[in-house]
Amino acid sequence: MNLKGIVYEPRFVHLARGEQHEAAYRALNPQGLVPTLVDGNRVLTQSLAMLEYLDEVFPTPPLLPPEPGLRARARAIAGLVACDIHPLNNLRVLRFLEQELGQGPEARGRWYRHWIQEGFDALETMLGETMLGADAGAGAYCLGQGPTIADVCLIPQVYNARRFSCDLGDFPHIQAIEAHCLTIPAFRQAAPEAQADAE
Ligand SMILES: N[C@@H](CCC(=O)N[C@@H](CS)C(=O)NCC(=O)O)C(=O)O
Repeated sequence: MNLKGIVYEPRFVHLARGEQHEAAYRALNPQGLVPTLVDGNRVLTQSLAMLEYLDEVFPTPPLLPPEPGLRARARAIAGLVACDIHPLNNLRVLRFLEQELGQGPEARGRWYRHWIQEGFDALETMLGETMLGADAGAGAYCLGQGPTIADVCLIPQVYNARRFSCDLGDFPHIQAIEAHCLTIPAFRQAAPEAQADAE
């Protein structure tokens, strides 16, 4: 929404305090997960669905490239992060590991870093291929000359990887994209530190 200059009112849901499980929030999002997007009488869940919705309703600037192959690639990278890395390392999964399966902080950290390493290994290879192409954008973004849904999904995942002390040394393309995106105010304004009532 920052990238598109959409005016919105953020409402924060404190996950560590369990606010996502409160009845009022579950009335909007029965999964008890963030984010939820409310646009008039439309209540949207699932980040990828929201990204596509926002791109259709607010087409400028686009977050999907015009060429079908590149669109599919942007969706593939977004899916790699949002469907194949993120769900394994979500708060409720980490809590289940600890509270139900009796794993300690060391095993939890190992679990987290394993899935980051595996996902980022594949992504780094893909980004290397992309960056050889004419649409590569010199490595500033996952593909093309501007930010896409791929970058919008990747940057928060890199943030979390750093939070969990993942070694990113094997991922120069990912680090370069992160460094470039963080020069853009829209990305910086979406960082957890920029949230008004963050602690
Ligand atoms: N597939 C969902 C995942 C949503 C999700 O897992 N969100 C996390 C925060 S990034 C969450 O709400 N976690 C709360 C919990 O695990 O209790 C989406 O893309 O919206």
